[in-house]
Amino acid sequence: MGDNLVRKIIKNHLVTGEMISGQEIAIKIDQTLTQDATGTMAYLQFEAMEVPKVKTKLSVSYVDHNTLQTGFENADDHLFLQTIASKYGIYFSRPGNGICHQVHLERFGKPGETLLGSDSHTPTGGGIGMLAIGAGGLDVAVAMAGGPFYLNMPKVVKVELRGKLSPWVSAKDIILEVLRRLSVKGGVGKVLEYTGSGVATLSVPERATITNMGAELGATTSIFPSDHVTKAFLQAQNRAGDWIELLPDPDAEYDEELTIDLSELEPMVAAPHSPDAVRKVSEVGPIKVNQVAIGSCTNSSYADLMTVAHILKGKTVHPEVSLVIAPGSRQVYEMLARSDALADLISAGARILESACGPCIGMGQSPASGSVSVRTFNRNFQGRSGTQDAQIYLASPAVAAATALNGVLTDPRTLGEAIEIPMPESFIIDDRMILVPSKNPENVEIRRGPNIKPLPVNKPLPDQLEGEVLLQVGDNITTDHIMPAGAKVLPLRSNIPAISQHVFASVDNTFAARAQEKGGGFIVGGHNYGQGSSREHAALAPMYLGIKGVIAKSFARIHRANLINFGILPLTFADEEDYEKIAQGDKLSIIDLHKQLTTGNSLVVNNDTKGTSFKVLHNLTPRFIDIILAGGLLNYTKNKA
Ligand code: MIC
Ligand code: SF4
Repeated sequence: MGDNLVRKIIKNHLVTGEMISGQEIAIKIDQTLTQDATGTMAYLQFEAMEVPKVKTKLSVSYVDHNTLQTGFENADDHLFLQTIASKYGIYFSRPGNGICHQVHLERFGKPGETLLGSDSHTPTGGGIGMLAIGAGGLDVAVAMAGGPFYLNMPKVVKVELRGKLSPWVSAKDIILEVLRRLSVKGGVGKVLEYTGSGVATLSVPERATITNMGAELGATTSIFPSDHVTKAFLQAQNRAGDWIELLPDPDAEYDEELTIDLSELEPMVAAPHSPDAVRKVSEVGPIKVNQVAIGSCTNSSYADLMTVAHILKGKTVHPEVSLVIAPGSRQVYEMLARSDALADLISAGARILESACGPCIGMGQSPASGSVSVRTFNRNFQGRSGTQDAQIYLASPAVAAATALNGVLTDPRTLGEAIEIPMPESFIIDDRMILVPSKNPENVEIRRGPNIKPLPVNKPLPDQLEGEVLLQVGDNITTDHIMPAGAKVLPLRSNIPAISQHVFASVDNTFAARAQEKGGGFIVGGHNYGQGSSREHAALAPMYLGIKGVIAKSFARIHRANLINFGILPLTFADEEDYEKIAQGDKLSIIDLHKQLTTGNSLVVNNDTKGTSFKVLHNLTPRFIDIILAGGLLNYTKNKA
């Protein structure tokens, strides 16, 4: 049997385990990336490991999330990140240089290598043929210290692309179609590997749009082959030497298959409030739109923004629409500026932002109350924009630009002849905003602002757990529910005591106070608990509030790993009907915990309020059990040393 692409890369990087789907494996990590909102914690954790220099082939620290400096906090964090990067051998991409995933694709991504990033959209690198995986900051810190990354061997899904996209239909519509078919939990435990004749019709940035938003499937990652299109992109980035050909074997086998005929796709949107609520633009119809936002790591490429500029050229944004544009990287921004495209955007009335995540993470540009915003981003979870009752639709740049002109959701096929933006033969290369680490690290002083508080560490797991069900929630709870982001809360990312006061604030704003008053307790959840971002704050802050365990119907991959890393038990109901038999406020207890954990997969939980008991599963490997017993990965690593 021939190997698919995923197996080939894993085989080349396998440290322990067998490549049997569902079994634990560990792989060597070649490159890491962090961003500022997860980076401060990741580097504090790395520092605690007392390794003098990163052991990866390449590690890059980006500043792209917390760029709105409404107080000293974010600026202090930037200085911390810059100095600690210089000291430990890490490249530092300065604020304004662009969104981590976009810049990494342009300047650092390498086919066939592994990339671990403390951001859930790290799979963007799959567009260039990398095995690129998102993880919590602590896992990335371990990888920087030379440790392998542990994961369950994923199932590999063959996504066969046939034919060619019709005019005005784009890569965004392909990934929206995949989301429509598979849902936000359809990718859990899987990697999507794209193949077929349609692959060659897609540029690297288009492929990256697809692998980027594959994160919304809950997939481990997504990947495209490295072919002549990849070669041309790397050549245009003046990195021809980084190219290798990487294709699946002709007789490669896959665990599952999916076929998409590109010629049958139409412009689509994801309707509020989930990336898988996908509908055709033509079906949704001309609903009134108040804001259009273009950018993010999903749709920020040169071709994306040139398409927008062409649509807007010589026209004016609708008087009732606010159009904001954040180019994904300084490279893209400069290329727009050196052509007439930036002038066309400005002249049409666009509000141009710096190259950063910006509105995608609620860092400014929150829409008006109850209004509709069409965005080229990847997530439309309720409240993420900063406005709880806003209705967010996700769409391609062409849909967004057409909508900005008309003031209503618009199918770009009504605009007439489509625009072809050829891939430039060479991009503008200027890496001066990427700082090289110091040659004299002993002379570098790490700058720590007053908002950077020491890392809280959990205690070893006691043999008996008792506590109240502090909150019971339904299916598909996102990490944006658990640990909100946005301009007000994000500056607290380096200060766990302060940020913990915002846990579950949009679901129940009495949660944090209640958790602290009761001395911690349990959370009960439905399916796909913790979907979305990689932010370990969604585990770290609940840990700080005393949360001991989460009992859910199922978990999202990264969040489950983060809970384990911070010593919180992730338990699933053996019988889902038991979810209904628990109520918020019930007192639960688990006795003989150590024995129960180490002698089988199931545990008995007593509901002391109702006088009943029920079974839960832990599904933890022996290594994870040891981590939980130690009170988290940091303690476990220290104990081992
Ligand atoms: C996101 O898109 O939700 C973020 C903000 O990039 C997060 C990381 C974070 O919360 O810092 C992610 O996707 O992992
Ligand atoms: Fe930034 Fe948004 Fe991409 Fe997250 S999804 S990395 S916030 S642009």
